[in-house]
Amino acid sequence: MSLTAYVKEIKARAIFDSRGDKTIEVEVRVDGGIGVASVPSGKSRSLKECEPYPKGGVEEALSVVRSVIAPRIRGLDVSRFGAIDSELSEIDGSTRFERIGGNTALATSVATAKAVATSRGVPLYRYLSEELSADVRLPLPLGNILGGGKHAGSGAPDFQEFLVIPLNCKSIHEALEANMIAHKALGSLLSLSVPGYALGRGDEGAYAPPLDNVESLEVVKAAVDLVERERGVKLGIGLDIAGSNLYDPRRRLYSLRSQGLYLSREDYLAFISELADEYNLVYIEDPVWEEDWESFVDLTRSLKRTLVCGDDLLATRAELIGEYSKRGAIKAAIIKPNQVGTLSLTWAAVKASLSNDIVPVSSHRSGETDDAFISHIAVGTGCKVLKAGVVGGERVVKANELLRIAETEADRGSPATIWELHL
Ligand code: 2PG
Ligand code: MG
Repeated sequence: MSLTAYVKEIKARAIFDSRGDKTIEVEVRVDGGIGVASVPSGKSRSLKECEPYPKGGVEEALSVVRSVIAPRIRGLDVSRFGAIDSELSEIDGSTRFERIGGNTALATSVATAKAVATSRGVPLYRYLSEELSADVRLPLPLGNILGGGKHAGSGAPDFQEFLVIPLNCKSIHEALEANMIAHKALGSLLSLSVPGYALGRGDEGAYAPPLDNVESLEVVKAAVDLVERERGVKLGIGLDIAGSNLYDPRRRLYSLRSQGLYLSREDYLAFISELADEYNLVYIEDPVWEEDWESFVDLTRSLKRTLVCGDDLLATRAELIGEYSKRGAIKAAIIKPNQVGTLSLTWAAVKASLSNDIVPVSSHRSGETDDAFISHIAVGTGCKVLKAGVVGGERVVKANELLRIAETEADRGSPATIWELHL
């Protein structure tokens, strides 16, 4: 095992993501190791997140890697966590990677970390946990089983994601299986109860039926009850409302088109609170639009048993996580590495969450690749929850990676426990 790791070569290529869009994959070679990483793309994006690519898109990002990044990092010792990231920030010079693109930076950052990990003979999560002195534990899988909003066509519910999370599983296998079974059970219930619906799905593999928000919650609850009865597993229900997509700032109304409702802030908050009570929601992400942090505070105060989670509100920025947790606006924070552009900035966001008693949720994007680095980030940095979809190849790779990690830890004689949520 070598303690130094000098960059020998860096390559970039365009590959396709789960929506069939081009994305960037970067390959980094160091002495004794190689790492390959590809990055996802979001459709419901925060105003505060990085621009994914330079103006010329993925093609320009490839030439940035070849002509700007490669000459600067060839020969650099990248063994220390973060060494590559400070170099990338310096090359770019802006706070949101406007010049080289957040996805260009992230693919380089993750590929480098993977290369260093292989040069040390350890998987990525171990490299991260060793460098960051973080405990190795397994996250609770938060899975999207029904969806609408920007991830589906018209006719689907307004809320973007209806999620399930197993709360009392002893093994990661059991937990992941509970989500898979809930997805299947939901499919059976929908085919019985929604005439003419051919079980079409949205971008993340969740069913996208022609139902409104309340009807969707009803059928999700029925699926959850079924799994609980048959398997003895306790499954919580959650939502990612993606509130920014529902709010019309001109009219100051929330539009719930599937229900024909156009609600003022007060009426909308009352509606969300009723749903949280009625369906025992354990998790609500982005209940309101991203500039309305006061409503986040109101909901966090009133919904004592619900994790109110910020995604667009925070954009994985450590300083915003610190600020909004101090204001009492959140109990959980979405951690999406490509919102900030490097592993170091991702770690800063996780650290800010943990030090403020906020649950960090390592998260996929709606357009994903077959790379499972978010599973390694979850295990290696201490994210208590992994939000990664349930079915579909690009989602299942994240689940399967957790199974491999669990086995690796067990084989080392130190079986990893699963995080618990204290609601
Ligand atoms: C979200 C994500 C992932 P997108 O809003 O949390 O589910 O969607 O990647 O489109 O931003
Ligand atoms: Mg979200």
